[in-house]
Amino acid sequence: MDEKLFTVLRNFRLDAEPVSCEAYGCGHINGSFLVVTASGRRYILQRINHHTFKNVEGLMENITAITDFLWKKAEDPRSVMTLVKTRGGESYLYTQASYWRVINFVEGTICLQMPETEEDFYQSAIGFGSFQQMLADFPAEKLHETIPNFHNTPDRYRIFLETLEKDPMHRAIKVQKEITFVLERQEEMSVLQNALDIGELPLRVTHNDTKLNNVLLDAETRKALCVIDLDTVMPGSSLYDFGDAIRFGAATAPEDEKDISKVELDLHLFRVFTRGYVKACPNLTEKEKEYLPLGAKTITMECGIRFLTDYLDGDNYFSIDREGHNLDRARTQFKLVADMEKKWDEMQRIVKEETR
Ligand code: GN1
Ligand code: MG
Repeated sequence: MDEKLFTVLRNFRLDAEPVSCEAYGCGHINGSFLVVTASGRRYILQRINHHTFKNVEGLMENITAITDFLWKKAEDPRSVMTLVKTRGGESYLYTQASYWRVINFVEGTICLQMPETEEDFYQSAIGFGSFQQMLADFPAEKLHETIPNFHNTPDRYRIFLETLEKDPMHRAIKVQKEITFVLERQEEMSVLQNALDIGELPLRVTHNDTKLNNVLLDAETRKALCVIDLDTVMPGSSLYDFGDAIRFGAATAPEDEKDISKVELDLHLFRVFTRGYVKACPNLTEKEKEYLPLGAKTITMECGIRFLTDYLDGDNYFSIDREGHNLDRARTQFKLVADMEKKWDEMQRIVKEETR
């Protein structure tokens, strides 16, 4: 085991000596490690990416406040992500030029990259929908904005255009088709943000990163158990959460599939998620329900723009495993948007049927 990590771990109140610590999971931003102690207990150690999250103290204050709040409502202790304090009683540690935190590993759970059955996906909708519903009376003004303008799509366009203008890696020439695709949809992609700005859509406390792999399912019952990755919990729109879950979980291929002919929106999964989300979060307004399809399209497009921007910028934000990885990711998102456009009438119909 890496001695450095061992030194970091010694600063946390683990139940026993750590005996192993291995890289874990597939997040793009933070580094995660699975830790086992001498007693056999497991933990997750994370290095918080402080280039992405510039205010780590604020971020950890958010997580502490949210998990404390959820704890009061929780029936099952495994259902709330639990931070392990440092020996000094803090929620994180700064050492070796990095920020670190430790969370309890939730035993007996599964974390999926793709739904294995439609019930899995339904359960993720219940998980994220209930999360939203449980936080409906959380005092949003207490939260720090951990990444300002995180799902502000017009602002993502602005950054994209700035990066395109600079074209630091001279890659724009290779992605003319993708650039045109993005620009052609600029106006429509600001509709949600405008609706939020004028109060047509309510500002809520949202998760903002509702990929299927951010909800743990109970391995035995296969029911939604615990929502994780709370770094981006901030004031936002329920449509961000709905949209991000659809773009990731209702696609027929992984986010970085190279063969984009395999990428489509699975309308049945779209229906299944809509059903679960609306059921678990009954306080959605009529406007929010009406905009569900646009939420899916906007967040998919936005994610594609973020991947393409990072590709143009030289892959500084999302971690990559191969050359062109971010471009492959951008392409799957644009293909998914194009497929949603083809299936637009059906998406509208499904939402009407599932929300009436
Ligand atoms: C990042 O690190 P991870 O995989 O949980 C990103 C999300 C993107 C996602 C794309 C803070 O999440 O917004 O949708 O990658 N998180 C941040 O897979 O930017
Ligand atoms: Mg994650």
